[in-house]
Amino acid sequence: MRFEIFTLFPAMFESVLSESILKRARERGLLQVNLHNIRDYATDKHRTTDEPPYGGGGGMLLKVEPIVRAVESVLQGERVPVILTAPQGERFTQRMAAELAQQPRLAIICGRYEGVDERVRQLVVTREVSIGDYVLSGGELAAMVMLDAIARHLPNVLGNAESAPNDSFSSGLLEGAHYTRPSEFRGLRVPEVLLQGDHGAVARWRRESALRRTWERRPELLLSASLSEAERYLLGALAEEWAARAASARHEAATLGAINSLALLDKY
Ligand code: 6GU
Repeated sequence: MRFEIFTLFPAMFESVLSESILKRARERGLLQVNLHNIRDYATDKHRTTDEPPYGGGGGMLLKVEPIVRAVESVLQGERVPVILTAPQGERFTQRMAAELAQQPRLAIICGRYEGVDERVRQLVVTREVSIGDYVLSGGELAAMVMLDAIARHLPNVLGNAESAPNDSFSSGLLEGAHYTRPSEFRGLRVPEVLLQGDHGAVARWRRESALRRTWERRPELLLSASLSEAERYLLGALAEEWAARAASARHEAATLGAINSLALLDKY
């Protein structure tokens, strides 16, 4: 897969592209990332890439001409999805990463937080994407996040052991607990079942650990996860455990309240 990245800060990408999985994918020719400096497409003698907004107000906006020139000159009329990174965009998800990995070529324009001239959207952008509800100073980190998440879905980028379908979210659940050596550390023991080599039992334990963690941290994910009868039963048990705990917390609070008011009555 080929990425065309349009940015004012191409150097920001270097370390991310030169380590670990992305490095290996590029070396093996599975992934190609072309960085284009938007400044190289500015036409005035100062090579201006941003200006204050018409109508006043603070901040600077990315200018339309350098970006449109850059995109048109690189894509040469080929129909390629062009993503603009922006906090106003559609939320990036694991599903979107898997979908975008089907494309042979993808362009990403790195916006900046103050904004981009609206005509960039009208002329070249096909999709606006945000990686979450917080503000980054520029779209470069967002583009790197997307690049990494998308590359993990490309054929042969991950080894067998790391394969994407096991990741959190691909199964619809969060990943559960994992352990490696030693089997005991500061009195904390690895669960016995993981040491015993019963693969069926290990698989059940892992699925239960994932279910438990998802229930505790992101219960809304369970609404769309596909679960077996046994798993629904387990979730029922977890729910009862929680309800019992909540009831006992309420009981405790009520008792404390009663004791306090008795104490108050006593006092006056
Ligand atoms: Cl894509 N860009 C910026 N500037 N901030 C963000 C973002 C993108 N996604 C979340 N915050």
